Amino acid sequence: MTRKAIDSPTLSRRIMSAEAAAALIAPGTTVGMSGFTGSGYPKAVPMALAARIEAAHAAGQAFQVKVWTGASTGPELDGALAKANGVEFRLPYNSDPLARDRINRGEMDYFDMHLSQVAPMALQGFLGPLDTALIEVTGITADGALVPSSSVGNNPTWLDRAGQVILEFNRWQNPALEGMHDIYSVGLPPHRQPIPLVRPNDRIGSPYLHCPADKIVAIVETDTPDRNQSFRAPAAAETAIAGHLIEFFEHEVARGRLPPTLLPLQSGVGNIANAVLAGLLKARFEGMSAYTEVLQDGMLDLMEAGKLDTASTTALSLSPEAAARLNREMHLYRDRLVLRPQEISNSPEVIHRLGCLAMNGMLEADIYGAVNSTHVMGSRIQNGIGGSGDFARNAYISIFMAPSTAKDGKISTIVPKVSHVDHINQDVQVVVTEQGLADLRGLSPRHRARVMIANCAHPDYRAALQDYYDRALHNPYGGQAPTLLTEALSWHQRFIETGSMRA
Ligand code: 0RQ
Repeated sequence: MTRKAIDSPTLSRRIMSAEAAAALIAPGTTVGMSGFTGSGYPKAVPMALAARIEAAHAAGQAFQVKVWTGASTGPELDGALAKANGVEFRLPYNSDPLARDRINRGEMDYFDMHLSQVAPMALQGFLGPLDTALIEVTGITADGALVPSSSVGNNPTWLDRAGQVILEFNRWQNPALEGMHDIYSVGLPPHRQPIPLVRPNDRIGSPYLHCPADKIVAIVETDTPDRNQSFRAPAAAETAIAGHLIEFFEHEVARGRLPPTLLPLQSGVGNIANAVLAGLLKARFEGMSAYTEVLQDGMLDLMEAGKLDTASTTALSLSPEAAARLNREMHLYRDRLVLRPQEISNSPEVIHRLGCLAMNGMLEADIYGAVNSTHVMGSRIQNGIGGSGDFARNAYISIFMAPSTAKDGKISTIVPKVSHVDHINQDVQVVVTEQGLADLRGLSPRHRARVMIANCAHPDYRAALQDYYDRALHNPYGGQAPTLLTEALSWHQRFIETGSMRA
């Protein structure tokens, strides 16, 4: 089922080619684009803009723009613009490999930030002016209201703040998305009110985005799928992580610390998160809900199986197969799925009120429980903190997960000290690897270290960690969290020098 036309006669007169629309974006300006974890991002205008930038560079002219989005996008946006060296500044989250390389070579400035804070900071004016909003929509109603696409992200704020608006009307997006969004704005202090959301699927706003017609300078028609990759089948380590986590949840239910339906689930990006959801499919929990920022395949499977009743998200981040399934069977999910702006999906206030169970991936954790989610060997950005900090700080239980080794065992993900800190030890309550689970709640740093080494470290690295910790305990300086300063990061340095953390 595809929408046949733009229902607003005024706006249908602004239809033009992607090239003509891209010509409206001037060098040096800031463009706020839609898109969150590979969904709902504009697909034609960024490619036309990249071609224009490449032509300018070939003619010896400088041409770059600043790009703001909801989170990661797709190859037609971040990939194309990075290939053209067309981005001087990027926020708030990226997972595109070409853009990542440019960032890590110092060729693109990147501001990696908490996803809940993007819209408020833009609205407050802290991020500078926004010249253009470039937003994918599913439709435009007769009175000019915009039907959002497969993600909401920061679109309400971009539409509000931008001087001019370019829309991509994507016929591939399912018209049945109309009515599934809940657009609500928090506003600015001192006028902010409590967000009146007490259950994950409460509706508190409007299903439409709104924008004055005279700001819309171009509409470009597309018919292009969101381009998310398929998830691979869970690896043995990931299945083991899911097993430990489910056992932990069962234990918490048995102790009366979690209801049998659990509490609203938040699940991060990536294969591990998806594998945990696949594990929940086999667990005995029923009547679950999700309050999350990305809805991956595993959550759709849980909904289809009748185990997950409702889900609130800001993005449908599905594999092509799952996206096709959702598009075919939208009637099954329409009333159980709500798509919200990311300042609501990631709102600390709401996450705290609902008591989310936050489950996020990590690169590494240290023996005291601090977590690095973003910087490989302390230097190179992988993706960004994304929403993990919003959830970790405010969750009912904050869980981080990773296999105990990476890169064929050459890296231990449990280290003496993390090479970069995203989540301080107070925000990390549970760490899970395929080796086991460390419940760090209520434990002193010394107690945490013993549990982390015993439960989470890989056997190949356990003795070395224990040896480091034992010697740190006899460090004459003593301490609440004993550390050997010159040795704490030596594992990372060894990897950089020899290609392995092994001694
Ligand atoms: O490298 O891609 O070269 O194979 O990191 O690791 O094991 O595939 O795990 O896909 O679950 O991602 C933390 C990156 C994990 C993700 C991170 C290498 C590893 C591999 C990816 P390759 P895996 P995942 C909601 C929440 C922050 C944002 C967030 C992430 C690659 O979970 O981006 O949580 N989190 N948002 O080999 C060096 C280590 C490593 C390592 C793994 N210790 N050192 N490399 N790798 N551990 C969503 C949003 O906010 C949008």
